[in-house]
Amino acid sequence: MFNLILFGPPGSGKGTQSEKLIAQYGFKHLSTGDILRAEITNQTELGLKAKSYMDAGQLVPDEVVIGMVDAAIMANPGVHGFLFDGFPRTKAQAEALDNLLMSHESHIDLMLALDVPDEELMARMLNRSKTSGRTDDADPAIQQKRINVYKNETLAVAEHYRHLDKVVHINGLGSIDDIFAALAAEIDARD
Ligand code: B4P
Repeated sequence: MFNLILFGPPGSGKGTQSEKLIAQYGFKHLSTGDILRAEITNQTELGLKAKSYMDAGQLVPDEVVIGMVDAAIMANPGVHGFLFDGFPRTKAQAEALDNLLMSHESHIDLMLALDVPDEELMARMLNRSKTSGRTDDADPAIQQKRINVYKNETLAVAEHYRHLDKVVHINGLGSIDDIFAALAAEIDARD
């Protein structure tokens, strides 16, 4: 089993690169953003709770997200490996993930961290808002809030895995194919 975290600020290309990594390596994709948006579309109780946080550019509470990931791991025994996309986003989520994987006699093998400057993130989110219909993409004040949350709460996750010697930084600027090639080279060196 090879478990990968694709890490980066909002709009850095995690979802975009995840699709290509899954096609190439057959990972089981686990995107907390996608799961939360599906809950909103289906108007579940969880979705209704999550929507107010997401629209405001805030993180959904840890216990909600950790419960979702726990259920997704339990529902997929015997997979070749998970690709965690947009999770963990806090130190508490990282510790919970390590414990969940340990209970399945597994662990995180690698974190690939996409580095993209703030101005480019803002431009990409604004551009995505034209087609995504995502309310959290269109407003520059919400975009800035999301970037601030990333710096204040999520960067600690990279620090957590850096101490475990699991983190490789990848330049997230450039063509989608070139960035994918850089990500794939790191996986190929380990898988
Ligand atoms: P996510 O769904 O994780 O999304 P994201 O960070 O906004 O985007 P991503 O990095 O996947 O960017 P994409 O590939 O689409 O989170 C949304 C919200 O959900 C969070 O704010 C939070 O409220 C909540 N949430 C999710 N997980 C949570 C957790 N664990 N805990 C608590 N709350 C959680 O790329 C962006 C755009 O750039 C696209 O339009 C794409 O086409 C473009 N693009 C990609 N690569 C490019 C490139 N190389 N050059 C130019 N453009 C590029």
